Amino acid sequence: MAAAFSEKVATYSERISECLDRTLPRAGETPRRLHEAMRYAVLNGGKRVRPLLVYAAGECLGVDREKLDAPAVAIELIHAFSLVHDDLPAMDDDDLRRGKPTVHRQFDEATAILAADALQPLAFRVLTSTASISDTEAAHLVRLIAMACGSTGMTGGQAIDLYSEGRSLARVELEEMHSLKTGALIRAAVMAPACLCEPAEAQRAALERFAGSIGLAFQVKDDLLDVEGETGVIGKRTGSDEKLRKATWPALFGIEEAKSRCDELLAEALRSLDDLGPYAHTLRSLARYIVARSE
Ligand code: GRG
Repeated sequence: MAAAFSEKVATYSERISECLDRTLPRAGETPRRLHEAMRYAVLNGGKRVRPLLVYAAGECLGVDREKLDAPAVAIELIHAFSLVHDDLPAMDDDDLRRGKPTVHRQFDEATAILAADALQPLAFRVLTSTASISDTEAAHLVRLIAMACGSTGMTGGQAIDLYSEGRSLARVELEEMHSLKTGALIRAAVMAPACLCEPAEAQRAALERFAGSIGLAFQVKDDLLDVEGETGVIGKRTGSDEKLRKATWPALFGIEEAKSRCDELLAEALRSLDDLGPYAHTLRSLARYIVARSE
């Protein structure tokens, strides 16, 4: 990571951690076990890629950082919710996440379900109760994020993922599933700052193209790490996709094809930003990090 970029990541990561900590209910507040589980689900590490995308896309459009905190927090809360559900026995049945026991292992299944249930309304409450965001801006953000979560977004993608276990998908079907399961929330992160200003149509279109490519690249890389990564580094069990006979890029088309698709998607993402000038610098670095990461 270049020094300037890693400094920026450190600054934004610290900022989002403080905002998340402030937003979550205190651990000692009743019902204690539920609140502890919510805090554990959100504050137990994580790369914070989605909040970083919100801040970087915000830089690109010249939006004040203070206005970006609420969408960054809301999207990370929803992401944490999705991970808690994804790990449940009824879904991927994982016992390790971010190098620690998954929420249902650390607490219990009912508490994990309830903790996730409570993270979603908290996300929407943050969007609608932040002084620096107008009611109209909040309504745009709520719509953007709600669309990304629903049955034609992340939840729909997760359903297709589960129904595809043990099946062979065509490339176009696989990418459709990935663009919903993973890409939808990443798109919401990249496009959230556009709800807080009035970008030119060309800027909006460039960010949409960027989000589409980098969302897909993120999932291809995630699938590659499940095959080639190390549990101690990625913080999750490797080989779980193969065990569950998941439809993934490496499983369906091979590791080399998956790597070259990842490179192709990165090139597309970077090309999309060509006309956005120097303010897109952090977004470019973030895109490179997403495909180069080892965790
Ligand atoms: C939240 C409305 C709502 C529904 C949940 C369970 C579910 C529906 C969706 C699961 C979506 C899912 C788990 C997609 C995978 C996305 C992915 C690659 C997650 C890993 O993200 P990282 O690497 O994780 O950013 P960290 O731990 O760094 O935050």
